[in-house]
Amino acid sequence: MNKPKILVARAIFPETLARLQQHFDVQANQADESWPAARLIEKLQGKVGALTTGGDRIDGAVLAACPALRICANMAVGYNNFDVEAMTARGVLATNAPDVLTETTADFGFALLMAAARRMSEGEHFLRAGKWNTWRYDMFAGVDVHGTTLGILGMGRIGQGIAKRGAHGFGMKVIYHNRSRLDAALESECKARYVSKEELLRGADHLVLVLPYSAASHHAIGAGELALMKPTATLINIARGGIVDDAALAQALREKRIAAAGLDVFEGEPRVHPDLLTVPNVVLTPHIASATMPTRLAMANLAADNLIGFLTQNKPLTPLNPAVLTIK
Ligand code: 8YV
Repeated sequence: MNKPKILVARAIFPETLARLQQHFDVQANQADESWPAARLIEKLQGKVGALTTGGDRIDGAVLAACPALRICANMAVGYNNFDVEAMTARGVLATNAPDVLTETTADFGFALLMAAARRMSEGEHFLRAGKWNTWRYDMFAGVDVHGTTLGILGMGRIGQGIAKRGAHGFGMKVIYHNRSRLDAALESECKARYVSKEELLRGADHLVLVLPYSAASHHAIGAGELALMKPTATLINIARGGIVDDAALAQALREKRIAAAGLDVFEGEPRVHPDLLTVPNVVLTPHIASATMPTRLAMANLAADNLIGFLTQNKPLTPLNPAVLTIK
């Protein structure tokens, strides 16, 4: 019997590919070419499944052009590259890769926070440029992390991971804002207090963004929000580009209206707003918060398991639109 045809849209671990090849006729992009939408559509012809990453946009136009498609399995917890409503309307299952990256991503969020607060990138650039020839009482003096107030916008699993690190490891007071309030048991586990968005902006010494991107969260942090923050505050974005107005942030950093920022995600990435590249008080990393080998392997395998589970037994592990499973 012919195996179902699937597409793996970006390079992945050879062992994950080998597992998929046991079940499917796989076309894989191991050359890791970057495909524009038209090319992706071309590659998806005749495919019933696709393993996608955050850069592969699956919207109404793609779905209309690829009628054989039944599932897209994202190798990411975020899925703003999917138009889930359009997928549901066409009976195409969407899956993401939650949980397996929670602790790794929370580690990275905390690392960015510390790097920004303690001016580690600035210090390193100074040293590498051969400028270190003396000691000064205020050389690269930053702001403290321990004992300060940690603010978290978006209190899902990764936000909770960051809260626990701050509260239990660094004696921080944790405040958070979220679409819905956590139950009392989770709040006490995270030692976190629910506040309004305004109170969060005004009260946080370090504000970490961990909310999903949507039309509602577009520019959730813009000039107005930055103006409410303390001049000594840091802002960390490990969520998605577009949640922060990068131009407004660059200006606030340049004018020292906040002390520093740590950014792993950008509007229009992999392009980075040119103004961010010229301000010194920002730590910039190329969307690598989930990037440890064990975690990336777990993410790839979860996406593969979703394809195998759904296409062989109608049992995906982490469906985003499970209504599709009952459509005959
Ligand atoms: C991915 C991420 O590396 O999981 C997410 O939502 O942002 C990252 O872990 C990226 O989206 C590529 O798929």
